Amino acid sequence: MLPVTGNSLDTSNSQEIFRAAQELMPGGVSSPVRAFKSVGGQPIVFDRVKGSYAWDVDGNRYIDYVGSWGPAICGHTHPEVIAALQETLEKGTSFGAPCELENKLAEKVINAVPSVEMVRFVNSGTEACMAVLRLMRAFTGREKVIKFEGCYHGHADMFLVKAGSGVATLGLPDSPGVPRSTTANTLTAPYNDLEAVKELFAENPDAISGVILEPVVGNAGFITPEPGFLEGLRELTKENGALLVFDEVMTGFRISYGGAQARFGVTPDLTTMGKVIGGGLPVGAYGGRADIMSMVAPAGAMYQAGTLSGNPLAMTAGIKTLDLLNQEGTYDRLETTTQRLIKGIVESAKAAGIPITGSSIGGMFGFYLCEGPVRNFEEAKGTDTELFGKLHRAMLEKGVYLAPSAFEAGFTSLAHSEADIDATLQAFEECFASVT
Ligand code: KE4
Repeated sequence: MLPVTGNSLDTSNSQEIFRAAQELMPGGVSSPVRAFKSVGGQPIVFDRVKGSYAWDVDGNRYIDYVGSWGPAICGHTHPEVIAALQETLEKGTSFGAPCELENKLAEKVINAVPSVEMVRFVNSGTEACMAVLRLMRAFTGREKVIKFEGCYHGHADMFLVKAGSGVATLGLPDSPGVPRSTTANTLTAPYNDLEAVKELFAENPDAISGVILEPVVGNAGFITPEPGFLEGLRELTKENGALLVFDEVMTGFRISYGGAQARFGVTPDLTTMGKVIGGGLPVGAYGGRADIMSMVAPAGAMYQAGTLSGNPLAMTAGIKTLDLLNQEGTYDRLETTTQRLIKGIVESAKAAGIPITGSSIGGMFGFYLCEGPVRNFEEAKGTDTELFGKLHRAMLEKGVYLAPSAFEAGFTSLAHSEADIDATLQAFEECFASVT
């Protein structure tokens, strides 16, 4: 059993349920980062969520900055999403056949995301990234791919090389069980390092299918692209007959309605999406240039399939969520809320004499407990993970739920009120003072 969090909160029901969970599921969780391994203490077992809040099974309420790792951008269980789901529920949960709801969500994604002329729905970001890599290889006839240290593109074998998110959180030396032959074609470079990418292309002429990256890194904490980095990758891939792929599973519809590519004005050839487009139900997607997407079966020969892909419930939640986001002022509100939050966090850490560097973009933010700047994964590792663990547990006691890892971004929503931000900043001020 993990040590009790040592906080004054009554979490006895959480502890009991998590104890039982560890007998039933590896680590007691369905996804590693939820186990609180890197922040210590015991996971909080959720009972219900609503708006910007989560309640645990002991009745404690938390202001939630994880938001199910991104999907809850309109606030948890938004009444209009729930109502739309109830209506669809009466007609069925899964058809395994074409349904008009797929057309509707596809049209919204195509109209919103600059690179996307056609789209295929799958059930997770991992599936989307797996499929997009197969498509990159099918279209170019080349096998190698460039990814960046600290970026996470789901748990498929070929991406578990210097990956971020839970792999970084748990300090795993890339995963056992991944054949060397599979990762031999995965080349890595430091984020924001165009020279390193140039060298990889020079060392592997006509062999690299493309470059895949998080256009804003949310799986190694929070790292933004330096000016010219995305534009440079766009040029380099074109010069070398390779594809540029933005993994917007996290940034899609979170930093602008058109994602990072709309925000930064750099259009990739292919894009992966997830999280927000499912509005809290399992959805992933990959899309891009029609000439490339037309290779996907049954239009073309590149095979990819899925029993629950495009199911009516997930499509419904996605459609309603994008409708709620596509309103005047949505992203200004998200930006303002998140900027106020991160500014206050940085100021209160500095007032307590704690080194910190942090920033935000749209509805996502992150900070490192080190001087900074943090431009890549190596520099991100300079963050004080032990101090972050103490901070995380102290913030839980104050009723604020942060991502249980120093290597994850935080997420706000349209439901986070001024009062929520005030209470959160008050908690940070008290906790920074107490953890030093
Ligand atoms: P999923 O297979 O977890 O739906 O998506 C994988 C994925 C792909 N690409 C990016 C940029 C992602 O952020 C993710 C998943 N993000 C993590 C959070 N950092 C999911 C949380 C978890 O693993 O439990």
